[in-house]
Amino acid sequence: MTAMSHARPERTPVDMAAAALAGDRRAAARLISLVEAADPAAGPAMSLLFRRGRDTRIVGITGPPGAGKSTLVDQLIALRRLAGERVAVLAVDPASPRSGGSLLGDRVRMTRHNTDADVFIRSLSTRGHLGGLTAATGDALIVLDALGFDCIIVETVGAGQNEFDIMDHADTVVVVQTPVAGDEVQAMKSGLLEIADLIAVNKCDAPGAERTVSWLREAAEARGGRPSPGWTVPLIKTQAVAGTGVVELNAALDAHRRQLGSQPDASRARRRDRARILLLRRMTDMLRARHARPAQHANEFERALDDILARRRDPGSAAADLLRGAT
Ligand SMILES: Nc1nc2c(ncn2[C@@H]2O[C@H](COP(=O)(O)OP(=O)(O)OP(=O)(O)O)[C@@H](O)[C@H]2O)c(=O)[nH]1
Ligand SMILES: [Mg+2]
Repeated sequence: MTAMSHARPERTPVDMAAAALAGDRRAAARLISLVEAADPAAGPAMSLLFRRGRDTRIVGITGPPGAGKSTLVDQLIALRRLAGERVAVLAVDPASPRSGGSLLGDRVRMTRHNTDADVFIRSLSTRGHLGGLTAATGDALIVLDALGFDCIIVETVGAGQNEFDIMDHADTVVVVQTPVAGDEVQAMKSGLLEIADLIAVNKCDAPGAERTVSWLREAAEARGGRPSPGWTVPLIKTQAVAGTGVVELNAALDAHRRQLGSQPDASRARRRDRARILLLRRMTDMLRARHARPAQHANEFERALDDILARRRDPGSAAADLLRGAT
């Protein structure tokens, strides 16, 4: 009891948000842990931070597991720091258990920046989230966006739906591929190419690099990349460990930023499309979470199912009734 009475009162998430805005990195990290845990208590803090958002430029980096994304990000951080930028990195991991704010595991190779006060690196586990990438990542990005970084980099593993979700958060999407041999080329996930603003072919020291690059070039030309008028998707050969091609990749990121900046109408339309998708997805997530809970609302949902099976209510009316009760 005595110990308790001397303990500092627990800070509320809004207190943490205020502290984070004043430069307290631990408070920012704790807020991200709250959104990682899908803790509803974070809501008011998110509202506060969102209003303080600065439209920080967000670069998404995606690609197959082990393609060298983190190694590339590590190199990009180094270049951005040389240019005097403050950089935040969010490494989204759909597979690992919650990191709970702990420092990053082996999968994130950016440890040399750990002591740099102008670099903020966090991993975010989205395992078990009904909404997958969207809700937790979106909220973590709200936190980072309010803190005045010059650039936020989001690393996601391109596996399943996540690879497409990234484009709803990022201004620029880099897809990292690696050389593949012979007939594997056709099996390469072409879906990833559709979301690419830039393609990095990493591990160009490995066999099959040239063949892979020329196949990707053809595929990228055929698809035209993301709809962005006047932008040809650059294909950049890299060796992340040695740092080869990283300066070119970094320059291409800046070129894409300038390109977006030169087309304010298209950029505005793109932002609005992103906001539309994120809003719809959050609504879907909420409905799904609500009806997945084995509580009162789930009963409502089960009752609707009973009604549909017994032809008492049609699916459209049942859905409308459920939505009317939605919070
Ligand atoms: N040979 C070679 N190895 C590389 C290159 N880039 C990265 N690697 C190695 O590839 C392995 C995976 O690199 P990461 O940067 O962790 O890859 P990742 O895409 O972030 O991996 P996940 O986050 O686990 O999906 C590491 O052992 C790196 O050292 C490269 O250009 N050439
Ligand atoms: Mg990684």
